[in-house]
Amino acid sequence: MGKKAVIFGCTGQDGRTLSQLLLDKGYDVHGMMRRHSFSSTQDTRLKDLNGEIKTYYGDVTDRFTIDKMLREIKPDEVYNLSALSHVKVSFDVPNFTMQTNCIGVFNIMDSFLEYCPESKIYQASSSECFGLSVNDNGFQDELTPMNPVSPYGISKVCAYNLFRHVRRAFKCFAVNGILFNHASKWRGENFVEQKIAKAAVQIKMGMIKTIDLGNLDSFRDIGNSRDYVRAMHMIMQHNVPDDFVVSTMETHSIREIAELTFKMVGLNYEDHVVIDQKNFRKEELPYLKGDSTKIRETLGWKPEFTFEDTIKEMVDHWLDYYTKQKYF
Ligand code: F7E
Repeated sequence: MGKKAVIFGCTGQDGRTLSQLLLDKGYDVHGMMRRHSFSSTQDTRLKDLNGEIKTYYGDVTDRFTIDKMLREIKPDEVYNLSALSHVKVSFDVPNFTMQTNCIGVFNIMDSFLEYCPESKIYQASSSECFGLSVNDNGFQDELTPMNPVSPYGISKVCAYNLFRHVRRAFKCFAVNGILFNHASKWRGENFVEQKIAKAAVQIKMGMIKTIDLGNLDSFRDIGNSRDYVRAMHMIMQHNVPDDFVVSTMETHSIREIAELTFKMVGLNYEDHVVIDQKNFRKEELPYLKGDSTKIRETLGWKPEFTFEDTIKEMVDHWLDYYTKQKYF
């Protein structure tokens, strides 16, 4: 019989992509899903996995629903990908961010220690933990001090430290993947790369004329979700529990992303981008470039998709979507 995995946050971009990877590897995959009022869209990303992934209504702030899953399934591997994941929104709902990204992770860990402490558990940590810190060589790595600049970043540092503490105190296989930005056709539409890809296609098709953006001068290290969930799985198969940075080791400004995306549809971004203050953050993280030497050398991971491949994947998705007018 294949291994059993539980994914908290299975309906997000990475939840969907990891579910696919694990199903392809013969895992029995169980995912927790939050209920919201549009029943037709709550599991949109999982539609073509239906029947294969088993979903359960629950919430990481509801300990009872976590206990029920871990007690009954007794998984071999637990992945926590649940989060309030939008940095700007975290400024608007800081309390909810802490409830979900800190207390929710404590709930999962407490339940894990009670019902399946011999199995393995993964935490989706983030490059937002680094905030303003950059090494002298221009990179962030596993030893870079964490100096977050948003409620989201602060919440992720808390969960990251919980996992390190549990690993030492309880000798558990509890690990962090410190993932830099990553996208795919499944990326949420309010993250900048996907927002630009969708708008560029809509402008090309004459549906709208402009896109409103904020800070074009921040830099991000952007990979592909398929490469990054592969890294998660490799981190979980390692013979010792450890933390790893996952990144492409390249960085691009938001301006470059806009320039490339619009170029892919034959347009000039300068003719269509409008700067709107509403898209700026109270405090910005200006520069991310991850040094992923450790995972490359220890586990042999390396990205298969380039930055250009990932932007093209999103552009092609929206071209296909609006050409066929189909809902994915
Ligand atoms: O912003 C700038 C914005 O919201 C990227 C999450 O997956 O990666 C992601 O967090 C940059 C920022 O992602 C707009 O100010 C300009 O500098 O796409 P984003 P993020 O904040 O980097 C990390 C690793 C995570 O863990 C998070 O969960 O783009 N920007 N104009 C804009 N950003 C947005 N969203 N919208 C704009 O109009």
